[in-house]
Amino acid sequence: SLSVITFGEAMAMFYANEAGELHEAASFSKALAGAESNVAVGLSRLGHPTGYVTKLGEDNLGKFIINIQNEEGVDTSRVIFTKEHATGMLMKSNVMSGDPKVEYFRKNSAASTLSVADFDEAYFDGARHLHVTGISAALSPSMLEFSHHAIDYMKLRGKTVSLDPNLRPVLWPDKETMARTINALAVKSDWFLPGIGEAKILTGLTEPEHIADYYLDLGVSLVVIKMGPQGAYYKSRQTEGFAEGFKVERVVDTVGAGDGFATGVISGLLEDLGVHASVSRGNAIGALAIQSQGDMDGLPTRSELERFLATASH
Ligand code: KDG
Repeated sequence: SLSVITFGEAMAMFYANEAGELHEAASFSKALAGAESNVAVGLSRLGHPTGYVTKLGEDNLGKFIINIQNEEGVDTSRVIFTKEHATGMLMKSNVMSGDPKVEYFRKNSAASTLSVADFDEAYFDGARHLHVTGISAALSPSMLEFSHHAIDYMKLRGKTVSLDPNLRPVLWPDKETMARTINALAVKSDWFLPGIGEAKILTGLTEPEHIADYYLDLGVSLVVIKMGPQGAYYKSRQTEGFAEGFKVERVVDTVGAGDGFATGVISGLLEDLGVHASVSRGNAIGALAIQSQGDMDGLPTRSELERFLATASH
């Protein structure tokens, strides 16, 4: 049986090989992207049997994606292929500092057509935990419905659910719709993992403690707020604290840090590491993720994680 199930849109990512404007880039490397797919790969590398659900086009990008996920040991047995829609993709610029620019080619993609009719109850019954991100909710009404359905299904069966808002304003009609829709999902989660900037947009509040209380009062059991290189603040009904971030030699690409963070927190909590150590593991994997170009290149195996923790400093 599975430890974790996640679902979403996996894409082929073409990232520029040299720094500069995206339209001027002459050559690109191809990699697997997609927030939930990154988390699935991260958990699988740590030894947690993880299932990933999506729809892919019957095309070469779809083949590329499923081959990598299979090589990574992710369970793709419920991935659906369709002839009607293409696999989504994105392009990413190369930057000397700051966040890279991303351009999506994913409208009406195969993944955006995933719907409740595709929901496999027995498959979800077989997992302990569900991880969801707010990207899925932005892709289509059917994906939003699938997100609610999957969360409700798991909660009814006493399983845990984590939610990373992963705000992508370009995928939403406006900020209000984005905040309202994501909050409706967030309040159903057990472990809510926003960045501080995201949390401010979602709540209008600025203090991490007030933000955490807002969600705790609405039924979330643990709120972990990512504060970038500083680390992360956490609060539940039992505990509260701050896990310091780790020193990073050179930031290569910030995209994927949040997925590394989620991988660390989820795996730690499922292993009963305790909240502080789990959040600290999230910081560690986030730090590893930003030291390479691809989203998943930095995601560690268990021995790589142990090696990092043995030598890393705050
Ligand atoms: O979290 C990393 C993702 O942003 C990247 O892999 C692409 O899933 C993606 C998205 O929709 O932005």
